[in-house]
Amino acid sequence: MFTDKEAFKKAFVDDLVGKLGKPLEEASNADVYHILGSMVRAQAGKNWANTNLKYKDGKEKQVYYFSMEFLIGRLLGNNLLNMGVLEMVRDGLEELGFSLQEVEEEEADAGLGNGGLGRLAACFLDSLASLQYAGHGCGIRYKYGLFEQKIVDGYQVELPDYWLQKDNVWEVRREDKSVEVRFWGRVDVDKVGEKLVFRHKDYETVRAVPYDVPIIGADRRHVNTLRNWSAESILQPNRGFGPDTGTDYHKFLEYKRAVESISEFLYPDDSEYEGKLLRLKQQYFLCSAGLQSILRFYGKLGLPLSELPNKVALHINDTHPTLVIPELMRILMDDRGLEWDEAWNLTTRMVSYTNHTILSEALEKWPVNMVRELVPRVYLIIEEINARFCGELMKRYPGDDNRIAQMAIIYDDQVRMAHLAIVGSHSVNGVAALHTEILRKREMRLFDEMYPHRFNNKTNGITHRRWLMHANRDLAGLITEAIGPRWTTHPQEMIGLIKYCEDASFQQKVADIKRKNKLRLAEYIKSKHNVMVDPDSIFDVQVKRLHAYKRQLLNILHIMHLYNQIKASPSLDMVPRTFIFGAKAAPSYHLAKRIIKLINTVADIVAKDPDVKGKIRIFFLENYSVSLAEKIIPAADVSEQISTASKEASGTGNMKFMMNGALTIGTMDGANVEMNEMIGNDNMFLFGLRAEQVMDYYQYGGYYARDMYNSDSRLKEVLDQLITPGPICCYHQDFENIFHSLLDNNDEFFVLKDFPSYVETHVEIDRAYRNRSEWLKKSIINIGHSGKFSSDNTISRYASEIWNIRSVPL
Ligand code: DL6
Repeated sequence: MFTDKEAFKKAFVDDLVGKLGKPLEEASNADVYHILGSMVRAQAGKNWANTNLKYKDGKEKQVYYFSMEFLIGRLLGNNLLNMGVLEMVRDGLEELGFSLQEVEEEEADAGLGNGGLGRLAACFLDSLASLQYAGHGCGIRYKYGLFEQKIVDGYQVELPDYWLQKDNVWEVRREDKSVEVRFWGRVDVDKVGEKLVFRHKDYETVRAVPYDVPIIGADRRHVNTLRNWSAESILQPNRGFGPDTGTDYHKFLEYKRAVESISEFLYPDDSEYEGKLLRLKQQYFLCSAGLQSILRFYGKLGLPLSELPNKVALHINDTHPTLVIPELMRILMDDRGLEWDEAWNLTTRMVSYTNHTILSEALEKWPVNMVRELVPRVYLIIEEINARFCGELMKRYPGDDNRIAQMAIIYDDQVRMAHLAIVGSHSVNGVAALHTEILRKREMRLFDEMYPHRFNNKTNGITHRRWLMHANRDLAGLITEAIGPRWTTHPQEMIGLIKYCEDASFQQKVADIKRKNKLRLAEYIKSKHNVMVDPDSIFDVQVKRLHAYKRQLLNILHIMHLYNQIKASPSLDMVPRTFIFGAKAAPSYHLAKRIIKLINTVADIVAKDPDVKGKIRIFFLENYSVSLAEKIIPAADVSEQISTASKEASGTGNMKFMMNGALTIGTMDGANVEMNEMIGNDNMFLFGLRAEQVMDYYQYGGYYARDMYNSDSRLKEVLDQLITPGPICCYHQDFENIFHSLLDNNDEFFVLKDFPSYVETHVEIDRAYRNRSEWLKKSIINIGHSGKFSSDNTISRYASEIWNIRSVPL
């Protein structure tokens, strides 16, 4: 049906009329989306089946990427692109009177992720399939996603994200592949001969039902699987509404409610005990269901368990799925009868772990009691892993109790998941060179000493298919026009663009494309804010999760300063700026939510003030998502990557902006450092403290935020505006907690310290932008080098250096 345009049109119309029972003329965009999506899914289905058969028949080694998040965004456009039929379908639909772009808007973004970690997982799935690797995702099918963000009176309001409300054309419910996951209960230990036998009793059973989503590779033939698990109740004898307790349906409903909540929300609020418990439940649910299905499939291969590490690689994306380690041990020992040493050997050879953060609050720890009660058998295994590990430490470092305390897996009544992940895997990677260096030399130094070959770096990447070929079709076309199409499969060859960086006509084409993208974004902003943005202003963008270390606060304080400057001298000579923000704050993160309110307050004041008209505008675009990012990033001139040095593990937004020709203002943090190595200081705008300096301040002190406040009148002015009655701080609305975080809490993220150099660097940007040819040259240099950040490169390295998998041609 996708062989040529006429065949497609005929199949499409037949399908639409047949399925919907209405003529084409009456079809809505939603109808077209539904029919087209189903056709794509059906077409992919054949290749999906073939791919699975090929993997199975060839007994290929397969990697399973366990992640709490897969921020896959919309799939229609990307699938059409990877199937090589995007243009044909676009033309065909147009001839039938529909715009593919409008049809794509009908698709809800999948509510399966939150931020960089989840988007990385999605890019990796795309690269795995596109590079013909047998690699699949294992996740949770959250019914209500993270949340839908509304901005009401400047405040973030969270609503459930009903992304599944309309039928999801991409997923297939695989009832027959359901498994059971067991919680609570107790463990009885019996001795059978010499062997201890552990029996989990009186547990509560949850049914895990997989929903599979095809992941279509760029050769269209390889179709891997993202398997998302949904939690469902089971009628069971010992849990009400069954033979033992009669028809106590209240109890049953209580149980059903509790079960279903496991797969309802991503990252439930964990500020209270119940929320924490729910998160732990989700983690075990994912790990247990995923492993059971992987091992069931392995069982069909007819191979001995000893072959497992040659056929299966298990990757844990951050610590959330760390329970894969003890759960695999449990299955191998209790269900498959292996001894501890054998099971441990297999487990550690199969599991690898990526660390995505050094932020201490993000390094997960679970209260021992919670783990012991919720998953009693798994807890016993963790205890045993810890005992053996500490035993090893004692042998190796006799008397060094301090070291053991620092490294133990269970300590202070907490299970430290990162320690369990390191001890139970064969590879631990950081996500950018600097991050890995910090892990090895500082945060996990003792582990690196103990396991020197375990730590390695794999700098993150992004799929150039979605972030350039799909999101910025015109730029992709221009690149092909200049250097031919090979870059689409060999993204590093984008480097060939560098020779055009001074070519005036090429520069003009790049400029025209950027302007077109800016106009497209301006239209979007108009549809939401009823204001037409000046496309000739500098589009200065910061879009990412809202977190103090990412320093949206620094950005808005600078804007406040700029506003003060214009008020003081209305004729200030500056290139007009449009500042664009997009960010979700965790629901219980009060400071972050206050920063959103501050941005919106300043945006309002600026919008209403005639003195700054035509100079600055600020827009906070609500509900930042993958599909919104696809509109924003190709339109950006300036990319704000301004985290406190050492805190952003890598960043991936930085790479997306670079690939789309924006210039970065950034600190030497995460992958910005590698970007800087490639393009040099001339082609990005660096500012602020270096990671070493930041870490030295943390270690030795010597930074006094109040000194900055007292000595820099610009800072004093903006900070005072936060708390003194005036347009920003007025009735019902003060920003005292922001003020206190900066001054009373001594500015943990060095916002004030970096403020002067940030302001100067923005002046430099203003100056640089005026020289159009120089700016465009820098932009082209950025684009040319960005191919190195394609996730295809990253995944090739994971495949050969961590997972030991090969590509499987079909
Ligand atoms: O590795 C993907 C992504 C990095 O690019 C970001 O720098 C990093 O912050 C993010 N980490 C997380 C983990 N939790 N926290 N914070 O999302 O991973």
